[in-house]
Amino acid sequence: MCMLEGRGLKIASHSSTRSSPCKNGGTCSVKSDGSHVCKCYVGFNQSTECGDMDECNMVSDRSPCNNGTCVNTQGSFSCFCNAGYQGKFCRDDVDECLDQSCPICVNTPGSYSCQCTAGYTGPHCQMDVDQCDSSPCRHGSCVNTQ
Ligand SMILES: [Ca+2]
Ligand SMILES: [Ca+2]
Repeated sequence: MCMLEGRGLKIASHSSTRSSPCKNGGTCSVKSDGSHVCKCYVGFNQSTECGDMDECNMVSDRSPCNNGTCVNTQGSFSCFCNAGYQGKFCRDDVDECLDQSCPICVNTPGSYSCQCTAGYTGPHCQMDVDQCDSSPCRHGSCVNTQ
């Protein structure tokens, strides 16, 4: 509760609903010069008397969600990570090789790549290469094998 007098601002001293100028549960205290200051909970902004802080736009060219989309909420914010990233701030690479059935898996930042052994192809090397496609048997019939 903040009791302010002078400067044309008299808060709630004779009102039935005594209210603080500080929003969202912030506490108000009067400074020696008669002005007041709000002490806010984390996520709220002192300069707007404890209004919500827009964490997504605090630094214009850099989102707090490094590889994701930032959504501002009252008193906080949420990160929705792009595919391949995880963590509260979408900073951590997902190691896709931990659960890929791929012969030679190479984890990369935000992705991974699968390197196939000879004779196999496809995103997870599950497809047999048809060696007969190039007609290698000039005077005979070609039979593709696994
Ligand atoms: Ca916020
Ligand atoms: Ca990765």
